[in-house]
Amino acid sequence: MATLLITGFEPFGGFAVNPSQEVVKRLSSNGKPAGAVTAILPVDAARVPGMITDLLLDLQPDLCLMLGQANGYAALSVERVAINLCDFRIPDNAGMQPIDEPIVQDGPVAYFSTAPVRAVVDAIRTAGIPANLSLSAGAYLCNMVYYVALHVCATRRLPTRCLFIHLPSLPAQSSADPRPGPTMALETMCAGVHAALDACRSV
Ligand code: PCA
Repeated sequence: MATLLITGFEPFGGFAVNPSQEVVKRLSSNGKPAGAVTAILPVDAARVPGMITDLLLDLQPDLCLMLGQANGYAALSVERVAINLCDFRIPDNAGMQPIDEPIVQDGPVAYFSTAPVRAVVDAIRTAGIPANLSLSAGAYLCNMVYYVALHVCATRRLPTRCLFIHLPSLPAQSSADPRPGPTMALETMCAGVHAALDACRSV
């Protein structure tokens, strides 16, 4: 039985790659933790809830680590809260753009992460990699998958701890940008994710 589920997202918002997909690919081909199952999710609000629900109910992992891109961030951002809100800044990859809509009708307003978020931030920093404790995962797909995962685990009483980490963009994603924002190398992000997993295992 899997003890660990790690998800990333496909590219969106005009980018050709998504660092979360690249990190998950790298972990799958090189140094995947024992018992880990990985999945790449579509940036599609109609499909993501069902996909993450099925993965969680099938695998019932100890930990569900979800990853996504946050362009413009300089550090790994460990998300503390998922909110019951879709307020999409841009359409998803299927062209949907819900505004001011709940993810789960009559669901709780928000969920806290069930993983040791502060220990995760400390562990990533101790590995020499910039990390922040971030209050909210936003109101787009990353928040949606986080909220649904926490909701499924709470309502179906799964043993799974859920954690979401936003990743900076990759250097290549900024290379053609006349005013490039902060980026982080893939190796550095992967090392940060390993540090986060170690912290979850030991706390
Ligand atoms: N980032 C988006 C959705 C997919 C991704 O990688 C977000 O921050 O919501």
